[in-house]
Amino acid sequence: MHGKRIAEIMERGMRAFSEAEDESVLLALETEYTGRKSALGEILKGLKDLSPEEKKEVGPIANEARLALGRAASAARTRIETRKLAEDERFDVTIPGSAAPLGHLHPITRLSHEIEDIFAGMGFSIADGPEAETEFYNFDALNVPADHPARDMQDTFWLKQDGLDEKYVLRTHTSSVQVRYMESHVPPFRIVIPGRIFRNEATDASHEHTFHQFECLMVDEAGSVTVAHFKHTAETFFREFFGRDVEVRLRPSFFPFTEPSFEFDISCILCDAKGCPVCKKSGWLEIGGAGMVHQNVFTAAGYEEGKYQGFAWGFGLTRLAMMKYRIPDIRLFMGGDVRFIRQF
Ligand code: FA5
Repeated sequence: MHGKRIAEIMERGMRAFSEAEDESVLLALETEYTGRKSALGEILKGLKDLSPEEKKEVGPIANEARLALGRAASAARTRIETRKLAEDERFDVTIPGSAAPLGHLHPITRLSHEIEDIFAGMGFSIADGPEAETEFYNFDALNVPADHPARDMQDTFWLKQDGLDEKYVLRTHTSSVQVRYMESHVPPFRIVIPGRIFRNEATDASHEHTFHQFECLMVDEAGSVTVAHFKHTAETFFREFFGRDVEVRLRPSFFPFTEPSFEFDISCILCDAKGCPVCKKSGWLEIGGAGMVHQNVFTAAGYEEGKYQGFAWGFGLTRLAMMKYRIPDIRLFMGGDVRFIRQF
């Protein structure tokens, strides 16, 4: 008898839950079908008074009905709430969206691209090399043997050797890419190598420990590339880069990997050559080193001695950025202050 009654309750209840359209109806149905005082609740409560045989028969059916009605009630609740949400959310496609914050390129990266474009216009290609470099490419291949005093010209960050055969450094100049490139290329070629470099030195308004250089290397048969090519290329570059004529001066200098060697200065644009902390009151800013590639560098690259000739330079890209944007302190570029970076 109980079995039939339970089946009836189930059937009615399941239908009622599936048709419920709002929260108040649902609450009433829950009281009616699953509440403690519902017909099914009464049957469940009365189970204890039944004979063991009846209990065995009715118990599982009643419990199953309770669970099924409970599931139907929660399915109905989900359905009602989902529909309500969809109705409440009026989506106005005409409201302007909030713009996602957009980043932009770091000024050094932008200048690097600009420089690459100027050189591409002069027929140069772009080359690249690793920042963690072997002692060989950073020093030995550039005619700077281990015991040579010239090693001290650049204060070096040495990396832990940790079982490696070769010693590694954080490259101290982009010249480290010269022999790497020459090992796999035969002249004639002209390349420019922009990159980040590292020096273990104290910082001030014009000196950083981490900064950017760009190397320029042009090589051809002996006799065909001269200092005049270097000077012309450099002057053309500076005219394009600054959009006006800049005064340049070459001073005799020494680099183990070039012979002869020069120091390359430009008139300080920050103070119109009057003298400021950046140019150390001289009116000139040292921008780079340059020279004719030393034959020992060609031999380190596997070239036949005397067969080729070329010029190389390494210019301080960060120093040029200071000039171009009139930034009085080099440390701002890598300082990580986004208020500075956002201005570009
Ligand atoms: C060199 O690094 C040579 N490799 C340049 C070179 C290349 C010479 C090819 C000949 C042939 P130097 O240490 O002078 O040279 O550095 C070159 C330029 O990097 C400097 O003129 C300067 O503009 C910039 N520079 C050097 N040290 C710093 C520093 N601490 N902070 C910012 N810029 C620097």
